[in-house]
This record gives sequence, C-alpha cells and structure tokens, in this order.
Amino acid sequence: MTKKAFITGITGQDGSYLAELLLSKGYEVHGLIRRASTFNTSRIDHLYVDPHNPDAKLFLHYGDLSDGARLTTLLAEIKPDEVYNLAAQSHVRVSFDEPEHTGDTTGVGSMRMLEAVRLAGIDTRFYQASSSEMFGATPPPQDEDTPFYPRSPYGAAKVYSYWVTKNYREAYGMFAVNGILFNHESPRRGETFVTRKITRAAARIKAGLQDELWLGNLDSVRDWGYAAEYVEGMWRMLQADEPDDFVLATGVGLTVRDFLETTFSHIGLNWQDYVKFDERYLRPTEVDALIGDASKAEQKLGWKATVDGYGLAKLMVEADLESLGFEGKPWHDKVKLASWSVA
Ligand code: NDP
Ligand code: GDR
Repeated sequence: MTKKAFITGITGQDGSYLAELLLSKGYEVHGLIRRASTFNTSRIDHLYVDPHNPDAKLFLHYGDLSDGARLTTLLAEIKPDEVYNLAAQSHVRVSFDEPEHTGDTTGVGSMRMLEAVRLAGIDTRFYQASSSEMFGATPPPQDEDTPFYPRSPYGAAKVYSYWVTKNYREAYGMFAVNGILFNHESPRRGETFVTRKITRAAARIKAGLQDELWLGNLDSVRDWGYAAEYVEGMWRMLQADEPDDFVLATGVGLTVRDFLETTFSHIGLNWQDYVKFDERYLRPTEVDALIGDASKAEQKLGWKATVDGYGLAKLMVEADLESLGFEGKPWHDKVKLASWSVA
C-alpha cells in the first residue's frame, strides 16, 4: 500500500527537502499551499509532474493555517498516514513586528492542525516543527530536558505548539511528536536568514555585483546543520515504535562572526572590508547561544548530523556562486519550470 503524507509548509526550505525525501521513498505526497498573487512554488517546481499523469505522486491543495475548517476537510478527504506540520511565520525578527500574526500561525495554527486530525477522525502520525528557539535564554548545551525560556513572540508561539502537541498525545492517544530542531540551512534557505544573507552577499561581492553587507549582532552563537539531513530525522521520528520528542542538532556552535569568516575566506575575501552594522537587524531580546545535544536521536533513531556550520558556510557560498546567473533560484540548475495545477 502506498503511504500518504500531508505536508504544511511544503513551499518552504524544509518542506521542499521533505517532499523530495518522501517521494524517493515511494510516498504519495500532498502539500498545503497558500494562494498568492505570484508563484510561490520555486523550491518544489523541480518535483512537478502534471497531476493528470498517472505517475503523479505530488499534489498541492490551497489552504492556510488560519482556516481550521479547510484543514479538517482536506485531512478527511486525503486521509494521510503521516502529517508534517512545517508551516509557520518562521522569522524571529519579523515576529517582533508581527506578533499577533505569528501567534496565530506559528502557535494557534498548530492547534488547528491537531484539531483537524482529531475532527477528521483519521489514524495518522503527526510531526510538529518545534524549535531550539524555545530554549531561548537557557544556556547550552540544550537537550530534551532543558527548560524553555523563549525570547521572542516566535519562540513563545513555538512553546505553545510544543505543549499542545504533547497534550493531544496524552489526551487523545495521538501519535504526535515534537522535533526540536536547531538551526538548519541549505542553498534553499530564505534570503533573509543570516547564513544565506551572508553566503549570497559574499558570492555577489566576489562577482562584483555588491560592495557591502549590513548585519546586526555578530556575537550570537548558533548550532547550524544541513536541512537535507534534518528532514531524514523528521521522517525517522514518525517511524519510531512510540511517539516521543527529539532534539536534532550538530553539537557544534559558531558565532555569526565565525560563519562570516569561514564564508568570506573560503572564496578569498576579507569580511571586514565589506560588513557594516545596522541596528535594524538587532532583536529587542536576543538568544545568545544555542548548541544542541542530539544524543537521544542518535541512540533511538540512529540519526546523526554530518555537516556542521563550517561545512555549511562553504557548501552554501559555493552554491550561491554557481547560481549567480539564476538570481534568487540557486538550486534551479536541473529545474524545469512548471505551472502548477492545484485547484
Ligand atoms: P520557511 O520559512 O522556509 O517555510 C515556511 C513555510 O510555511 C512556507 O511554505 C510558507 O508558505 C508556509 N506558511 C507560512 N505561513 C503559513 C500559513 N498561515 N498557512 C500555511 N502555510 C504557511 O521555514 P523552514 O522550512 O526553514 O522551517 C520549517 C518549519 O520548521 C517552520 O515551522 C520553522 O518555524 C521550523 N523550524 C525551522 C528551523 C530552521 O532552522 N529552518 C529550526 C527549527 C524549527 P509560503 O511559501 O507561501 O510563504
Ligand atoms: P534565528 O535565525 O533567529 O536563529 O532563527 P537568523 O538566521 O534569523 O538569526 C541568527 C542570528 O543571526 C543574528 N543576525 C542576523 N539575523 C538576520 N536574520 N539578519 C541579520 O542581518 C543578522 N545579523 C545578525 C541574529 O540576531 C541571530 O542571533 C532560525 C529560524 O529558522 C527559526 O524559524 C528557527 O526556529 C530557529 O532558527 C532555530
């Protein structure tokens, strides 16, 4: 029997890698997509097969985490074996500008998904995209037993989602798990997150297209891993015998400055010649240091990261350099442009 998966956030960084992984495992994949006035499928266009084709395995459906009735109807129709709730307003700095929207999407949106599973009366396994931002001010190393102390509307919304996921597990016996993932990046990372902002700018500087890079706090420490490896961990959490919560991390911490230094020196540049400070990129409250301990995932799921922040900086700047002819679509070398039929 072909397994069916439903992914919210399929157009995002993680959603695109997860869709690839599940398709490669023979799943039929259904994704939730927001209606927008411009195409927002660039990260998954390379997976496109015309849905009229009998070999099509990937299907998109309009919907939004703010619309609980739609989520319930969709899940009742599709009856997925696995649900991955990856959709969120995922930018921490933006969550200070849009706290209410972030609470509604990143927090209450998860509850709407859980409630949709319950109301649809389907037997499905549920993955919640929880975050190391929940640990916030609690110092590293952080693992599954570390207390939460969120430092942003985003972090607080993720704490709500974490607990409501756990509550549905305990209250309704649902196979519902939290993957507590530390920062993970890739050439598909959104351009306003610091790693991609740095690697993209470095490549453009090297190519003579840009001559400065404005950044905020360079002292914060992050544990950056590779997104393509982290979606494998998500999948493994849903294949376990019992529902449980897991940290995924590399265990290696770098400052933003370290990431800058690694990126620029890898392509023969000196970052001090280009980087300028802009206080607009500071957060009202910062998360100073996140370094994860993923021993539980290694022991129980056999999952271990192999790429750390130093490796990522090199991999990402090389990808950005390669893609300069394809501004904004760096992973598009093998892509056929598609026009999705989602209605
Ligand atoms: P992205 O920002 O790349 O993708 C977010 C996705 O959510 C997009 O597909 C976006 O759609 C969708 N989305 C946003 N709002 C809504 C909404 N109201 N209804 C439906 N869909 C919506 O995030 P990532 O792929 O990096 O992260 C995936 C998840 O994991 C997020 O929940 C994030 O908070 C969490 N996380 C991420 C980490 C990381 O380091 N990447 C670490 C820990 C947790 P659209 O394309 O239309 O904008
Ligand atoms: P983060 O990622 O907040 O950790 O959340 P981000 O890349 O935005 O920031 C990391 C660190 O870099 C500092 N920084 C800057 N950040 C941005 N975006 N832009 C800048 O110009 C800049 N200058 C310095 C920040 O202050 C911060 O300390 C990510 C998201 O993917 C979340 O969804 C996810 O939950 C967490 O990772 C784990």
